[in-house]
Amino acid sequence: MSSRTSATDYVEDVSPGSGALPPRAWYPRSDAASLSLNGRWRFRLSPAADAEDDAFAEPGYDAGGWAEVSVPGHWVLQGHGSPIYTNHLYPFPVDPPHVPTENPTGDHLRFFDLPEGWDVTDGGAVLRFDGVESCARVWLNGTDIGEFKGSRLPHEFAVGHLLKPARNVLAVRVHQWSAGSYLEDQDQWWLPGIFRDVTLLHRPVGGVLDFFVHASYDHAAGTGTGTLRIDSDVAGRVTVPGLGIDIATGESATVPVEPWTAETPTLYDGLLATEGERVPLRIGFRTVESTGGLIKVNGKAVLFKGVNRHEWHPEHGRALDLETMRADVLLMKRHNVNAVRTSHYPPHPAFLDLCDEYGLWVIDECDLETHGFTEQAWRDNPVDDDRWTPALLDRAARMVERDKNHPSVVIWSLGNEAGTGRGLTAMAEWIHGRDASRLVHYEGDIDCRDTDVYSRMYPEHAEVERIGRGLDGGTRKRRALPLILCEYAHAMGNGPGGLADYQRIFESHDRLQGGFVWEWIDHGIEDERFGYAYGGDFGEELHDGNFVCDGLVFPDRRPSPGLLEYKKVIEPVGIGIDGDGTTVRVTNKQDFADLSALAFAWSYQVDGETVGSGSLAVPALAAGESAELKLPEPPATDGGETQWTVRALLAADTAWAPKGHVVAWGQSAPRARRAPALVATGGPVASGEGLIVLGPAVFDARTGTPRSIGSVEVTGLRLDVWRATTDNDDGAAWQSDPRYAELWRGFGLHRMRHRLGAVEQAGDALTVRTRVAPAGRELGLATVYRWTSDGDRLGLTVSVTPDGDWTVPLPRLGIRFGLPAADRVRWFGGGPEEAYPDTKSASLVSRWESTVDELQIPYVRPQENGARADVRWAELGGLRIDGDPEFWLTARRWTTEQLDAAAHRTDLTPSGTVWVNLDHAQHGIGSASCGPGVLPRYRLHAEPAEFSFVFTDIG
Ligand code: IPT
Repeated sequence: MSSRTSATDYVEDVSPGSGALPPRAWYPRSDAASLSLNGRWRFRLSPAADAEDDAFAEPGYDAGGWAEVSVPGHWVLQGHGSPIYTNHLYPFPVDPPHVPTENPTGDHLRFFDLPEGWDVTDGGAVLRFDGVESCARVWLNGTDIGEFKGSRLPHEFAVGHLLKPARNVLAVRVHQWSAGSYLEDQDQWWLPGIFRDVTLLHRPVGGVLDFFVHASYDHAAGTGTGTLRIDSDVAGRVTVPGLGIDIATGESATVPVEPWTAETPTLYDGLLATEGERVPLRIGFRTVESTGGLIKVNGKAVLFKGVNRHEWHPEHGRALDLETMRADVLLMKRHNVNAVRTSHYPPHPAFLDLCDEYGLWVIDECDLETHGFTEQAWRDNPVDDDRWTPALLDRAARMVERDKNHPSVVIWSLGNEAGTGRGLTAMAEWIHGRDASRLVHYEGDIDCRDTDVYSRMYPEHAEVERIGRGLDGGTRKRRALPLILCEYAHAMGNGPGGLADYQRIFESHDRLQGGFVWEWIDHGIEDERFGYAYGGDFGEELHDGNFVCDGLVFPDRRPSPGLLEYKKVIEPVGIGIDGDGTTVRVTNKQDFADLSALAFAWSYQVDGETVGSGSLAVPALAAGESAELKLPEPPATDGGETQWTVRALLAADTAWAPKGHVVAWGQSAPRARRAPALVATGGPVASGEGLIVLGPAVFDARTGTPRSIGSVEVTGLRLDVWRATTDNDDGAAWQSDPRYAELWRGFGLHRMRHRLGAVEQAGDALTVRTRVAPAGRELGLATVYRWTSDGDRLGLTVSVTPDGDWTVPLPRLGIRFGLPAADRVRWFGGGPEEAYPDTKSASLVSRWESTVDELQIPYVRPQENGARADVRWAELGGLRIDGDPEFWLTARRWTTEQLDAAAHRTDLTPSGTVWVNLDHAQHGIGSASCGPGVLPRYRLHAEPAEFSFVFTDIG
C-alpha cells in the first residue's frame, strides 16, 4: 500500500481532490484503444467512511462474499440502502464542511485484463470516471491514485505505469456524503454511486491531449463564411474534407460554409490527427454574441423555447444509456422544443453530441447548488468563502474543458440557487477568460454583475411584460441585457397553466428571448408498492414529497398533456384563419430556417367530420416572414357547424421525425353551431310507487333526482363544485398567489351539502329547487334543476345563483352522476387530450373516440385530470349528452373524493360505477406549485350561471 492517510480526511476536505489530470475535451472515440469498465462490479456497503480499512484494494483480496452492482448505477437503486429526496434542505446537519459519521460508503471492485494488442509499453493510459456521486478514492493494483469530488464531472488519472496485461484490480471507494455534497444541493434524489461510464483509454505516444475547436460563422461576409482554428496541446493536422480544409493545428482557414443553428444543425466531419492519434470531429460553425441588448447567433436574435432537463430514468436514476438520451432529444424535437438547460449539472457528455446532431440550443450548467444555506440567510455559503473557491473553479474548468467543442452549447451557467459570492465571480471571470465565444449565465446574479444575460425564474406574466417594455429598472448593465426565464411554468402534476400567455408576451418584445419550462421529466422511481415512488416513500426523515415529479413527461417518458400544450404554444409556424374562412395567414416563426421543409394541408369539417381536404401551396417563407393565402371554396354542405383546419407537416423524413409529422396547426372559429333544441311536450306524471315519469326518464318523487334515462340507470345526479386538488391548486408556500386548495377546504367546498327546497311538477317541467352549501358557512349556491322532455329525450337546465360572500373562486361548476357501466367514449369537441381553461391551446375540435380508462391522465400523485374541453356532445354508457353551451367532459371509475384521497396511482381502484362530470366551467390551472397562480381571466368566479343538457338513451 503506497499511502495510508487518515481514512476520512479527504471526505471533508473542501479542495477538489488530488491525483487527477487536468481537465480536457471529451470526445466519444478515436483510433486509440479503449476499454469500457462498465458492467458488474463487486460491491460492499458499509455504514461509515472508515468502517472498513482499505485492504480490499490490495491485489489478492478475496471479495468472494461481496454482492454485485451494475456500473454505471446507483447502489441505492440496486437493493443497498435507499434514495432520499429533498428539494433544497440538506438531508444532514449544515455544518460545513463536515458530513455525518453515518456516511454510506460503497466499496467497488473490478478485475480486468487488457485486450489483445494493447501495448503497455507504447505511451500511457488514462482511467476516466465520467460521474461518481459524491466522492471517490481510487486504487489500481493496490496503488492509491487519488480521490475526487464533483459528481457530474469527469475525472481522469494517469495509470499507464500501473497496468498489467492481465488481472488488474481497480478498487473504488465511494462515499455518499462529502464536502462536495454541500455544493450539490440540487432539487433531486440523493443517489450515490458510480453512475456514469468508467473507461480505460490507451494514450499512445504523440496522442491527443486537450484541444479547442474554434469554429465561428461570419454572416456579415455576404456569402457566409466559417473560420476554423483548432488549438491543440499536441501539434497535429486538421482536415475537413467536405470543406477542403487541411491545416495545421493553430492555423485558421476561412471558407464558405452552411452555419450551425438549432434549426439547421449542419455538422462537418473532420479529423484531428496528431503523431499518435486520430480523433474524428463533428464541427458546427456558429457565432454567439450579446450585442444591442440581444443574444444573437450568427447575427440573429434567437427565441429560446426550452426545457430544463435533469437526467432521469425510473429504474436507473441518473445512469442513462445512449438510447434514453436519444429518446429525450427526439421527444424534444418532435414537440418543437429548441433549447435545453442542463439543470443543474453538466449532463452525460454524449447528450451534447446528440444536441449538436439534432439541433438544440444548450445552456450547459455547472454542477453547483448550495440552496440549503438559504435556511440560515446564506451564512457560511461556500460560494462566498475563499476556502471553497478552488473547488468552484475546478468545477467550472471541468465543465468548460469537457464541453467546449460542442456547437450546441451557447451559454455557460455557473450553477443554480447558490446565492451570491466571490466564488461565483471567480468562476465567471475564469470562464470569460477561457472562452470568449459564449455567454455566461447565473440567475442568482440579479444585477448581472458577472453575467451576460438577465435571467429570472417564475416571474409573473405582468412582470415579464414590464421587463419586455424596459420598465423594470435595475442596474444600468442589467437594463441593457436581454431577459431569459431560466425556469418558468412549473410542470408539476396537472399543468402548467398560462403557457400561451407567456409565449404571447415573449413574442411581443425583442428583449424577451424566451424561457425554459421547469422541467422535462418526473423523477418518479419505479416501485411495485406505488407504481412510481416519490419523496417520503422510502421513509426519509426529511423529504419534499412529490415535488420531484414536476415534468412535461411522465417517468416512463410518455408525454403529458403539458408537453402537448407546450408543443402547440411554441410551434414554429403561426397559422391564423380569418373569421369567414376565406384566407389563412402563415407566419414563419423560426429564427433561421425557411419553410421549405414543411408541407401544408387544409381540411374542412362539418360537425367535426372532415368532408374535404387538400394541400395548400405555401411559399418557402424566410424566417420571420408571413403570407396571406386564399383557402379553396368550401365544399357544399346542407347546414351544420363548419370549421377549417390547416396543418404544417414535415414534407420529408428528418433525423427526428418521419414525413407527415404535424409541426403546427390552426383552426378557424367554428361557424353555425347547432344548439340542441328540445321542444317540451307533455309533462311529468306521478306514478304510484313514489316515482315521477317524464318522457324516457324516471325520477324519485321525493328527491327529484333521476333514477333512469330510458334503459340507462343514473345515480346521484347533482351539482358539483369540487375537484381533487391539483399540485398547482395546493400551491407552494413561497409563491405569492393564494393557495386555493387550502382556502377551498377551509370553506368546505369538498363537503357541500344539498338541501332540497321543493320538487315541483308544473306544466311541462319537473323543477327541483335546492341550496348547495358547506357546513359552518352562510354562503351557498341556490340551484334549480329544470327537467323537460319531448317524449324521446330528456332536457335539463341548471340555474345556479350564488348567495353570501364568495371570496374564493369555484374549482368547477357542473353536474356529476354515476353510470353503472361505460367503456367506449365518443365526443365532438376538443381533444384528444386533457384541457383546462389555461391549458387549452392544444385542444383540437374534432370527433374523438377513447375509453374511460384512456381518458385518465396518470399524474404520479393522483389529482384532477382528464377533462375534455368544448364538448358539443358525448356518448358513453348508453347515453348521448348534448350540451348548450359546450361543456367539459370528465369520466372516471372512481369518485372525486377517492381521487382526492389517493397518494399514488395504486390507491385508485375501480368503484364499479363510472362517475361523469359535465362542467359548465372550470377554474384554471396556473403554476402555483412553484410560480404564479391562475391569471385573473381564467379564474372561475361564483356568479349566476345557467347551462343545459339533452340526454338521449342510445343504449
Ligand atoms: C427552483 C429550482 O431552481 C429548481 O431546481 C426546482 O427546485 C424548482 O425551483 C422547483 O421545482 S427554485 C424555486 C423555489 C424558486
